[in-house]
Amino acid sequence: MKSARTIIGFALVLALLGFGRAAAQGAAASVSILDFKYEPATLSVTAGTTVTWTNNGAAPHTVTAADGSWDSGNLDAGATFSKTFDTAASVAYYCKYHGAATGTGMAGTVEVTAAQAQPTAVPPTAAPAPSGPTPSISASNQPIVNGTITVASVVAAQDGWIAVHKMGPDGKMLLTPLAGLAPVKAGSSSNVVVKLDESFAAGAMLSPMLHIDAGTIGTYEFPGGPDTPVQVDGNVVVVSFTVTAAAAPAPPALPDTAGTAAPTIWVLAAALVLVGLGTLLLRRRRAA
Ligand SMILES: [Cu+2]
Repeated sequence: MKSARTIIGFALVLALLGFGRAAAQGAAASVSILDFKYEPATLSVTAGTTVTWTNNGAAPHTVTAADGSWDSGNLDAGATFSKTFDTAASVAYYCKYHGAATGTGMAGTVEVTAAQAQPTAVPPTAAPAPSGPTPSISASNQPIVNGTITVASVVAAQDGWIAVHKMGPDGKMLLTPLAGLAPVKAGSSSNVVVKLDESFAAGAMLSPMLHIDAGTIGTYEFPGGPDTPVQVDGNVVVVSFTVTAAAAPAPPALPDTAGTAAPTIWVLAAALVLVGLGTLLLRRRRAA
């Protein structure tokens, strides 16, 4: 049951990331229907794989379960039929027109093996509910400065990662590749700087997400590893912000005129003081 929960957890995480459709479809495999055989006749897949048969022959054929549990119906030349195999089993099928359920004539087999079990050391994919502070993350719209962004604040229940996700062409968050990655310690952190692996134009959206650091500590292992997104009440801890235009460059150095004008003023001031003092001295002498 542990592996089943792991698979469900992984699917949940993918769904939260907007990859639900891809996760539901799982792996894909194909079989070519020829006159009068299936190619390959025996196909090996892992549970969850969707197999698509395509009639590349000239004659009509069918893909019919030997046990009668499912049937493609008539497949004319060029037609396709898909079926997802969720359970480990050896599934025999045949063509109603050119074979028999017993496996004689035009027949094939799909060998469905259990999905790869996770190593026992790996915790369930869905991060356990935190017992410490409630994880959170915040970041505001900002320019990219020296190839970095700054996450204003992070609260993590355990050591983990800030994985900066970027958006795909369809505007959905990409699971991978990341825009940038930085480790984050358990507890509260402020102004965590994350170096980006690529540049982004103003207007781009970035989504720093809190992940745990499990498995090999110090190595980001996700997807396909234990460094899953942290969840609070079933929601991943993520914040999205927009990249703003870079701040205006520093103003140029003061013009040369200012550089020469300043000493001139001081020379004039000094001259005035001297003249003033001289006048005072002259008046005192006359008065004496
Ligand atoms: Cu046939």
